[in-house]
Amino acid sequence: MPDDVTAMDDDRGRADGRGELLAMSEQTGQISPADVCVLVPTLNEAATIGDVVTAFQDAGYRNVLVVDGGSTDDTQEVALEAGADVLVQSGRGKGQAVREAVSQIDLPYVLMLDGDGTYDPADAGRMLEPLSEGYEHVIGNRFAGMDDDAMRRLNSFGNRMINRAFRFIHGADYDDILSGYRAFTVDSFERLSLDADGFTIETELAVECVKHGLETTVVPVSYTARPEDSETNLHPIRDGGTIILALYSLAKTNNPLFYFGSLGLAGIFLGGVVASYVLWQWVINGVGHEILAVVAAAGVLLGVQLLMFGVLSDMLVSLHREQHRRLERLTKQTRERDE
Ligand SMILES: Nc1nc2c(ncn2[C@@H]2O[C@H](COP(=O)(O)OP(=O)(O)OP(=O)(O)O)[C@@H](O)[C@H]2O)c(=O)[nH]1
Ligand SMILES: [Mg+2]
Repeated sequence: MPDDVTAMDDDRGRADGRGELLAMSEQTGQISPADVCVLVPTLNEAATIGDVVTAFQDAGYRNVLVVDGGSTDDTQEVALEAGADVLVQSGRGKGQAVREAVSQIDLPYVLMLDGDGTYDPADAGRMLEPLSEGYEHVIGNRFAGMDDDAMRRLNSFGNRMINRAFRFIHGADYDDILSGYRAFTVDSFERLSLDADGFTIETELAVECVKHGLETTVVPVSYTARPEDSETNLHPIRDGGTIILALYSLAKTNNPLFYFGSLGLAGIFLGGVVASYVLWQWVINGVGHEILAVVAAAGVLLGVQLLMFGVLSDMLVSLHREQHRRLERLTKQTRERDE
């Protein structure tokens, strides 16, 4: 747990069944709840955070860390009251909160979820199980068990589009990349280069998992609607747009052929349209458009160059990935030999 968090009285709100759970996990080789930090980013979630923390405490997860973005309601007090540790983030946005919190966690595993009561603490075991099998990052797929009214139609449509775009651009199928229910090892999180501040953190996590070849898996979780008295922090249009832009700009180092190639194809297409117009004017009306002809040629040339650049960058990335994998394998072997 972080040193500078507001620690609670050790015995308050602790679960009775913890001993049983720990013993069970030792027998089955599952992850022990004592090794897990339940991380909950919050911003004005007083209506729900108490129940979320209590549910985890009751299930034996003693280390619940609420990282708060300076809530103006009673979120911090309610979380403390329920037995969580509370860390007030130094910056702004969910992404910054998660990065800051994980950097201070000294347990090996993190189970992260929203504080709005939309995820089910009963899914915790299912989320953590793959980590005991060697996976490094687990995504809870909300679409597998979603209540009919849990997500507005616009959000649901946007989510599906974003997942499709992710599959196409980044070449992996994680079903629900924007899910806030994640389980991961702190070690793997530290290997990722994350710098998202706001709601693009989930997108960045998914892209970085592909980029760094993390062992990632998806498990079904249930997802319910926010209670009526709790308010969303999400702006579907603005945040959706930012996420799509993030998906695209993260392709620069993960799929440069798509990043530069799409720009190149756009240049070739626009140049081609202008060139067709110039040719048509010349053939049909006998009018020459020298300036437009130069613009068309420049567009096509620039497009072809960008496309070539994309192909070369793609080769560089493939080679880099190969070297990276080799290095990871070597590090692992050295570590295993040392142990
Ligand atoms: N620490 C911190 N937490 C935040 C911030 N913004 C949002 N959160 C929390 O991040 C979690 C996800 O935010 P939500 O508003 O639920 O976003 P969402 O789940 O995509 O949208 P909903 O459909 O409204 O649930 C919630 O627990 C929020 O309280 C922030 O700036 N700082
Ligand atoms: Mg939510």
